[in-house]
Amino acid sequence: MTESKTVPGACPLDCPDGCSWLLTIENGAAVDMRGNPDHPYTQGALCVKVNQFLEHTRAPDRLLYPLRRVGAKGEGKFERITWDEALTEMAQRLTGIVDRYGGEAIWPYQGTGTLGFLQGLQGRAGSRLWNVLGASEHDMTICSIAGLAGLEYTLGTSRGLDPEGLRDSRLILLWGTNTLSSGHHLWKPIQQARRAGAQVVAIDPVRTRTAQQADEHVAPLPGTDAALALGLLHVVVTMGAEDRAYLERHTVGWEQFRERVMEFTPARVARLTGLDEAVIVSLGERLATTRPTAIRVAQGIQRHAGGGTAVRTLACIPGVTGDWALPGGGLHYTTDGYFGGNREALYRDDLRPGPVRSLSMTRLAEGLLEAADPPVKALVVYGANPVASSPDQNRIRRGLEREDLFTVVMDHFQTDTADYADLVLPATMQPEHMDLHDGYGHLYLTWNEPAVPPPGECLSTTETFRRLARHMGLTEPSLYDSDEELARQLLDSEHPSLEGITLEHLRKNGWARLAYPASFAPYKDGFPTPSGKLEFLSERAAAEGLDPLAGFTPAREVSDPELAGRYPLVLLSGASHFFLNTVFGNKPKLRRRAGDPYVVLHPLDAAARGITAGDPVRVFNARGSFTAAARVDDTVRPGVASSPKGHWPKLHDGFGVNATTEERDADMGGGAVFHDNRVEVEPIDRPSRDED
Ligand SMILES: Nc1nc2c(c(=O)[nH]1)N[C@H]1C(S)=C(S)[C@@H](COP(=O)(O)OP(=O)(O)OC[C@H]3O[C@@H](n4cnc5c(=O)[nH]c(N)nc54)[C@H](O)[C@@H]3O)O[C@H]1N2
Ligand SMILES: Nc1nc2c(c(=O)[nH]1)N[C@H]1C(S)=C(S)[C@@H](COP(=O)(O)OP(=O)(O)OC[C@H]3O[C@@H](n4cnc5c(=O)[nH]c(N)nc54)[C@H](O)[C@@H]3O)O[C@H]1N2
Ligand code: SF4
Ligand SMILES: [Mo]
Repeated sequence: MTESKTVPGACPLDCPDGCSWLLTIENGAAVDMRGNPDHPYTQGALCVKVNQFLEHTRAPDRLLYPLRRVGAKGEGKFERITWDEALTEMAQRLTGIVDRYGGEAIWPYQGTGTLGFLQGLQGRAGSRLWNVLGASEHDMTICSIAGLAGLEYTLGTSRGLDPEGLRDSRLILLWGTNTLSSGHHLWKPIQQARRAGAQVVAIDPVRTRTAQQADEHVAPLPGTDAALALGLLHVVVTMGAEDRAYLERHTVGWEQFRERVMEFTPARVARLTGLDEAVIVSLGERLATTRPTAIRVAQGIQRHAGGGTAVRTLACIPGVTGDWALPGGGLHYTTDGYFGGNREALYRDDLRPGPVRSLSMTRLAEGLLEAADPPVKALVVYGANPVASSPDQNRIRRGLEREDLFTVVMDHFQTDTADYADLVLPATMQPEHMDLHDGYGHLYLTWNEPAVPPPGECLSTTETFRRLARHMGLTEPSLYDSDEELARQLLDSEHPSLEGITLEHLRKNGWARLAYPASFAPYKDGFPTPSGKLEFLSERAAAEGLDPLAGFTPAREVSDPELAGRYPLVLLSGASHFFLNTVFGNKPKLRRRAGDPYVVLHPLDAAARGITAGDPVRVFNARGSFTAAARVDDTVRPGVASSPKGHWPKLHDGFGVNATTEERDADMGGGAVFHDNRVEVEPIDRPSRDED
């Protein structure tokens, strides 16, 4: 007789939608996975990527056993060893390094492979162990930090409007975000709003899937969004449409900010953004007269030198129009700050022997090649694939080639990064371990119950670190807490968002909405800034050496005319519809759908280079190059090229888009600047038929 049961789980991937899924288990094996129909945000649908997740768990190339390198670093030759051998070697090497160089010589390099509070990034899995050892702190700069920092100056927090509240909006600006690819569940509330008459405007240099489905597409030059924001506000103020009562009661620095706004006339903004003046005025007029207006801004916009400032300034718009006081009005960047769980209890930074240095995730090459005092001697990579995903791939490879560096990679697959490891450790996937997630695009907690035994000898991240601690002879009791104990510690919080939420309920139901009302305006009555008001003018920014006033900081490479002479095209490398960062970059079905790496060129730019559609081309700058097939169409502006992230270099020519991107910080938080990147593109000469 078949024994069948349904087990609730959570999508672990770095996606705002934080889906809840249901697994059907028959005779101990997972036979079906579908979106949880009861989850108010997932509503029964996953996505084109995760619809293939069960196949992913059973992929023939999945890592099942610990491996030790036998070839050269990067060559990819390994032999199977036992867990005991792997952990004994790891314990000995780490202990030796700590004794000789101090704990800071260890760099725990955690990525976004899973966001879980137990196994992944949100809980900084492994943090207790690293704290006991006094390891360097891993500064998670790769994704959203510049925007988070920008929001802090304006709002005192990164919390914005409830994404489900978009259904109440009447004008929706999808600003630097490709919703239909990078978090498509938001499309439901957007469509609800549209049915009630709302208009949707996509603001993106690329005519993405999302821009194609919007009512209007506005395509500014990359890195000029803050100027556009100020130009739109110029129109609002010129029309006298600013909300004076709101400005008076809930904002600081309006007089000075107003002066700045008045400097950004539509004519000037047209020059800065490359848009027609009429486009700016028309959108400004709709912003002035449509309440509530919602801005959905995501990460794409802040991967520029001025990215933090851009998000800081965008968050000022609803302060001028008064939208922050209205349900369905305001701005949404991330909802992560709404979950008031006890994160400190998981991290246990109090276990550190003293202050430790921090190393930036997006400066891996610098850390490996230049850090001194102490040098980085051990790199433990988990949930990350920096050779493909972090900037300046060629320098990263040089860093990873260091013979004196001890590298451990914990992953599901033999990635480009794993090829440089001394030890590769096989990790469990979501149906095989326990986890708890929030979402960064909604207000629900989602539970992930282990449903099937791990294949081969895969171990969860928590279990790997518990066993490593034992091999190292560490006695700190909290290193041995079970997964369930960790989940309870996280939920043990007085924060009002957790009122009425218990582990038992989560486990049974699979999800719970945080204790916020169904419809609310977060800033009707004030802001969590030092002044209690929205700060156009920020003393904290001034104290940190930044412009006290929200404004416009130009991109670096995008706006460098000398560099533009050599590298005339700005390369944007946003989300692929078929991969999630580099996850699924090795899945045959999704690779087929994604096609080989390509670069989109405007017909004028292609013609000027003698390139026609389908031609193999080399995309290059002084940092490196990769090859791709040319796509020629007008979904990009002249001067802009686009090539999605996520391909595995080793499955192509050994290089990816990040061979061209620079290891350089944005204006705030040390954020990455993937899109602030100039390149040139040239045809690759194919041997002519005569030469064959
Ligand atoms: N399918 C899929 N979904 C994903 C991901 C994925 O790889 N694939 N990645 C996940 C992750 S890690 C994240 S952080 C989120 C990111 O979510 P998004 O920020 O929505 O995604 P991106 O594609 O990085 O960037 C969005 C858009 O920003 C545009 N852009 C670039 N520069 C500028 C600019 O200066 N101004 C404006 N206005 N637009 C600009 C790009 O053309 C791109 O279309 O998505 C998550 N979801
Ligand atoms: N050019 C360009 N580069 C970008 C971006 C861009 O827009 N343009 N976006 C950036 C952004 S937003 C981000 S967030 C980063 C992402 O960069 P990374 O954080 O490095 O993410 P991935 O490259 O997807 O690598 C994640 C790895 O984790 C593994 N993994 C998944 N789950 C688990 C698990 O449970 N345990 C273990 N041990 N491993 C697991 C996966 O198999 C995969 O190899 O990329 C950045 N890189
Ligand atoms: S990747 Fe995003 S949309 Fe797809 S299942 Fe996961 S959370 Fe949902
Ligand atoms: Mo990200």
